[in-house]
Amino acid sequence: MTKFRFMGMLLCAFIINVSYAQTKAPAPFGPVPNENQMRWQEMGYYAFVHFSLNTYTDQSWGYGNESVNLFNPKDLDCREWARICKEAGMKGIILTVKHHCGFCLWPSKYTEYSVKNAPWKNGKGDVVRELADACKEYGLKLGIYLSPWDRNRADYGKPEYITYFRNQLTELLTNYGPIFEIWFDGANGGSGYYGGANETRTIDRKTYYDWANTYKLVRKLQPHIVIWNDGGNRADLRWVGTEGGSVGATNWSLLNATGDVPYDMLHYGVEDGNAWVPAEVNTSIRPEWFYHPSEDTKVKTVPQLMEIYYNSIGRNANLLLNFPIMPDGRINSTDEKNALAFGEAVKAAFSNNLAKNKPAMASNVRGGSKHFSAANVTDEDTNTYWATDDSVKAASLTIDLGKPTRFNRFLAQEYIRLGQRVKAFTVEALVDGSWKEIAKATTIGYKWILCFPSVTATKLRFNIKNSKSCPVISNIGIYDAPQLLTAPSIIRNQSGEIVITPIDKESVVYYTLDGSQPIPKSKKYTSPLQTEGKPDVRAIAYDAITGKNSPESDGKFDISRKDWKIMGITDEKAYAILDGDPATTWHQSNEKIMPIDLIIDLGKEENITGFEYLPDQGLWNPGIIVNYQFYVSNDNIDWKLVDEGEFSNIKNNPVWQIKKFAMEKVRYFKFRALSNTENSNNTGYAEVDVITK
Ligand code: FUL
Repeated sequence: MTKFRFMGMLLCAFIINVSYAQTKAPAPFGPVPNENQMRWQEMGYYAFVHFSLNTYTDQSWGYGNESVNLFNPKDLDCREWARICKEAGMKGIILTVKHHCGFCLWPSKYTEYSVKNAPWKNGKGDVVRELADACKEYGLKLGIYLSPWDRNRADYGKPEYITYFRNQLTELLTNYGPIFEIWFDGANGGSGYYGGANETRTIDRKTYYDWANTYKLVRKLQPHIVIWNDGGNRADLRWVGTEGGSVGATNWSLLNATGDVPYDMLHYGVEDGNAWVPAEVNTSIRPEWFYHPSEDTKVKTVPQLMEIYYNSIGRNANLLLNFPIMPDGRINSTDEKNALAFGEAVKAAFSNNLAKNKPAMASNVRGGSKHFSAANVTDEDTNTYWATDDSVKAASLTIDLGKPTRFNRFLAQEYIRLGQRVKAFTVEALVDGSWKEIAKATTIGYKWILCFPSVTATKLRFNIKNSKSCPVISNIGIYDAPQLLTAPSIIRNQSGEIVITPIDKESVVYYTLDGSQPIPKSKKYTSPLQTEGKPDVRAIAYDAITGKNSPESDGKFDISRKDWKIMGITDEKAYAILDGDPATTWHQSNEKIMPIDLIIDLGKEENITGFEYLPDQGLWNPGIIVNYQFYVSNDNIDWKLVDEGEFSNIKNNPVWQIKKFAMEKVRYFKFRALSNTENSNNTGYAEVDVITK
């Protein structure tokens, strides 16, 4: 054998080897999901149900001393909850079996504070059992929310409580069949009844629950479960840092396995994190988690829910949407109607994938192998994928739609079993023979959806600009989603002017001022409307081309704030708290220390029966008041205390806080901040108002 022949043979062997190596599947890159996380991720959308003694007391957080006798739903029907969730397209239900007040919805043998001592079904009822049966019947999975914080227990804060907590976990995880997810809420310690002690108890969040051993127990009893925990104790899923219904516009399914998780990490994930901890967006269909009759007109509308969908499922997260159960044990009919219509809207948007089975070409295909070809992204099989050679970290894939086709949504999925890789991508459309960029984003993960104005094109090009390792894409979808008209926003500024703004600037607004239903024959809104008294404004946005209109928005306003004066403050910016706009805020001087007062002169005597406070809606140091006192006066000298207490759960859910008291005829009020969520003196307000109704 000549030297050249030998070298030639070696070269051939090398080439064969290289191409063989290239057609092997890419190696996983970085952390990857385990089977439980994968199964969970594929669920996409499921329900939260908040039901407890709070349902009967109009509270957000029970104190732990509420009587078990309150729990007597006349018409409780878990089959109804399951039917609604199923019809809305959800895959499971997570029930608050024990909220912070400690009341148990199952007859736990470890406490007397449960349904077994309630009048409901003469103490023979078990809500967890009824829901487990209903879920089974409707093909839904069951999840459990068990609050670690227990404001009822005398032993909360002591080691004995951990035994109690684990005993309850054991009951729940052995007696009710498979549990897909367990939720360990992060609200921990604080004031409470604690068996009659009525005191404040603090615990060390990092050590008290000994999570490592609790997780071991959970996994032993339910090997297929996923654990949610928003604290520093890394579990399987992470909170996204807000209950408002969105995760970051960049969303890595990674965190570091140890260390604290500030807001940024929760909201955006950690690009180089060493643990797979995907995001779950939890939000309620109403402002609050538990049922409050005052929120019957504040149920999220289909466009609002669609926005949440795009900001959660469309951003590599799962969506956990809450239904507050009413005192009779039912889901409110508006909540049902909106949830079902939301399910229909999702179907309408995503039922027709215009990319399905369309020819696809890529700038690079791994080893030139069919196994990793571009066609795998249009076969609607998420187990097949397009991959490039290992050295390729930027690549394009073009889908030929065959004819001019209108679309406004783009969906991409990575094959995350091999890790989350893509860091930046763009989408282009071939319009009248030239390429036009229509959208761009950063991460993809399990699923990413982009919305853009409708475009009519013959081809679509997906450009991966940067990837941690060779991209691995399992699916691409192109859709023409029907337009959704969003209810316009209504505000009343301090001078009494009503300002109505449609979300879609092209739509026309019709309104009424007397609480009657607006229709396209009502008055057309053209400029701000001067009003006196207590107008009940209703408005719709209307699309003249399709003849469709948005859901109605409702702005019920109390007395005009025209003559109000903020006392003792020279900063003109303070009037942002009376301008009706939730987006503008004012903070007290940072030299003040608690208690910090806001004194307002109403201009004349008014009969007030309560007040409303909307905290700063910003993300950074909003200075949200937690404990407060409310005083009234007729001369700004002698003050009478008419209300005091806490705004429960205001940190996670900074919505309007409404407090009522017996009527007082007064000219001045003093809203005193006693503490805030940051344990500092920072005191902020978006809006403050009174109730005279
Ligand atoms: C929060 C709780 O404090 C709320 O009451 C609610 O249960 C929500 C889902 O989690 O942290």
